[in-house]
Amino acid sequence: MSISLRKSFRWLAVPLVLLAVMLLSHGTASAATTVTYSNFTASNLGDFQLNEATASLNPNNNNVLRLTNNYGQAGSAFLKNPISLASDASFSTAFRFEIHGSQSGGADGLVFVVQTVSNTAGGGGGGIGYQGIANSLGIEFDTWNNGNGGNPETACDDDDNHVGINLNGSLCSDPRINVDSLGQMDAGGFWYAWVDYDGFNQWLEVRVSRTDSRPADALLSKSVDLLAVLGQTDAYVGFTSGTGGAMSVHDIVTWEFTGEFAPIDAPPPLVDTDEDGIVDPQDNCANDANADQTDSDGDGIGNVCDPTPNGDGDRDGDGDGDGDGGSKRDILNSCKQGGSNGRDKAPGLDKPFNDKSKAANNVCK
Ligand SMILES: [Ca+2]
Ligand SMILES: [Ca+2]
Ligand SMILES: [Ca+2]
Ligand SMILES: [Ca+2]
Repeated sequence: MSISLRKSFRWLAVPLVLLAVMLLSHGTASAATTVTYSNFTASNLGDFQLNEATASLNPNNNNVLRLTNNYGQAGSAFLKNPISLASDASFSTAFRFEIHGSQSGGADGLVFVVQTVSNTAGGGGGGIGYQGIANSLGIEFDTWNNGNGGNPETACDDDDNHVGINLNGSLCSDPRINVDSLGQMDAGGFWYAWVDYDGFNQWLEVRVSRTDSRPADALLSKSVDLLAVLGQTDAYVGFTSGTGGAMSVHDIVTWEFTGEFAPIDAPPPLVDTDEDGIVDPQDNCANDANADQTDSDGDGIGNVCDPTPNGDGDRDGDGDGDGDGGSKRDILNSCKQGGSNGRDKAPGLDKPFNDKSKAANNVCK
């Protein structure tokens, strides 16, 4: 987990220590925990409990936190370690998300959630992975109108492009607001959100923008006693999503959260891990430099990191002209490439070579 003073405030470190000493003399100060994610990789995803559909989606080649990507899913990701909110449950967070690849109208959205257990994903579809999570606050970014059918639980989910404040796993947002003036949330492109809870004044504010500049004015606000909702100050924080008969790919791109009321200017910036000039969420192989982004089979995964660059189910997964791993010809060819046991060393590995015999495992010796 990356925990640090936000870079822009490092120069404040010495004054802050002095301030902390002063405050401690009054018995009130404690260091807030801050988590910062500029991307999501195999190494830092270990910080998260990945639930249901989300568990099988990460890591992916874009270094994002992919919550859902197909029809009929519920998924969630929560930090494994609880974060101690301020004694009045104050917190601040900022994140960047993208909802793209929509089919059949796009659905159902994603929810930022503060709750008291880490291993829960709520109902799928219109439940957005949030429905039924007790003792929770959810800020929903809802892309499907579930208001039809007379179900009182969804009667107030009557808009296919709204942001809402939800409590205790209810889909009934109060308040909620349409965001058509900013665009369609499930049409792709980055969206930015800020959520700040001032526990002293029991006041919650939500900001949303299409740029990383924190808006002066809140989009939604609500008077709420979060400490009473949670029943404790140790909270699990993360995101949920759901899809149904319509779907989108729901990605959290960057995220910062701090366990005190300390409004954040902008979500963490994008990074270019492999330094090929293309930032991670837009790079079809974020960890392998490929400025040309060549993707022969058009599956969104660049050739340099695609295990089957010529299409799933092909008989020559690595395109080396000798068939899939395990054939005699492939083994010999792989040995020439420097493989130790018949597996290709070149990018784009063949299927694993399964022969367990001693001879087979030492074919190159
Ligand atoms: Ca909905
Ligand atoms: Ca890159
Ligand atoms: Ca790349
Ligand atoms: Ca590909």
